[in-house]
Formats: sequence, structure tokens, C-alpha cells
Amino acid sequence: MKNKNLAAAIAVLAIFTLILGYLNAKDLNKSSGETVGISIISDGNTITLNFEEITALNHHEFKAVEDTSGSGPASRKYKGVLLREVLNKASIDNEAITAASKVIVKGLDGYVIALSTDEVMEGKGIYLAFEKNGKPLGNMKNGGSGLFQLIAVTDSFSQRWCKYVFEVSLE
Ligand SMILES: Nc1nc2c(c(=O)[nH]1)N[C@H]1C(S)=C(S)[C@@H](COP(=O)(O)O)O[C@H]1N2
Ligand SMILES: [Mo]
Repeated sequence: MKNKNLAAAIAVLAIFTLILGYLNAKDLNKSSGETVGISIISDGNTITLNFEEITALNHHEFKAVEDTSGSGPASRKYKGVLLREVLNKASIDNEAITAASKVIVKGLDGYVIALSTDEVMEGKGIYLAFEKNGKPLGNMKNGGSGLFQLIAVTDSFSQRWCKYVFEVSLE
């Protein structure tokens, strides 16, 4: 009887260890500068879409002027999906987007930007990009700006072009 209890206790502890290890590994992934997808938060619900689910949406090619600290302003060709369509994919319909007051986008390094729901609904101009000049954006770890970078096409100093996006929330 005693042995049985002991075996059960060990089994429970082993399962806890596995769960904690798994959660820790997920966090490690984040702090190492790699994202696997984006968490979409609305009304207290979180839906995580992975890279494949996001890039399976309609692709849009667009040109935008990138202005970084390293290079001056330069026109680049991007490929991405509309942020609105990503929200729709996460079961947030246009009505729910319009009812919110703003959309907050967060990058792994703590950078946070805000968009108005009007901008998001407009149907052009607010993208989650994943390719620049035909190449993947890369990630924070390898000196890139992805896997996804939020691009607000009309921002003249790239100030809201949030790199390393891991979370989008409606507020
Ligand atoms: N995640 C993240 N995105 C960001 C920033 C940042 O610090 N972190 N800086 C913004 C600013 S102010 C500019 S001009 C562009 C280019 O910044 P970079 O020169 O640091 O690449 O990215 C924007 N997006
Ligand atoms: Mo900037």
C-alpha cells in the first residue's frame, strides 16, 4: 500500500516536472529572441496563431519606405498579410474590431505600439510583414526583424514598424 502511494506521488511529481519544463522551454524560446507565432488577445481570450496559419492567409505585396537608424529612408518591397485578416482568423470579426478602442502590438524587446481601430479596418496600410525584398525577415536572434514585423505604411519614420511581434491585443 505504502509503495503504491509512493509510486503515485513519484508519478505526479514527474508529470509536474514535465509540465514545468515545457512551460519553461516556451519562455526560453521567447527570451532567446525567437517567436513561433502571435498571441491574439480580445475580451480576456487568447488565441495563438503559428507562422503557418498566419502565412496561409491572403498575401499582399506592397512597397513602403523603411527608415532605420542604420540606413536612411529607402523604398522596400514587402510581403505580408493584413492585420485585420489575422484578427478575423483568430475569430475576431470586423464588428468586434470596430467596437474596440485600439489595437496594441508588442515586440519581444518590450517595444509597444498602438493603432486605431479605424486604421486596422481601412483594408490597406496595416500589415504583418514576413518578407522584405523576397527574403524572410529573420528574427531578433539572427539580426532580423521578424518573424513578423508590423508595418504601418504611412508612418514616415518607421516609428510604429514594430519588430519581433509576439502579441496583438484589442483594448
Ligand atoms: N520591436 C521594436 N520595433 C521597433 C523599434 C524597436 O526598438 N523595437 N524601433 C522603431 C523605430 S523608432 C524605427 S525608426 C524602426 C527602425 O528601427 P531600427 O533602426 O532600430 O531598426 O523600427 C521601429 N520598430
Ligand atoms: Mo525611429
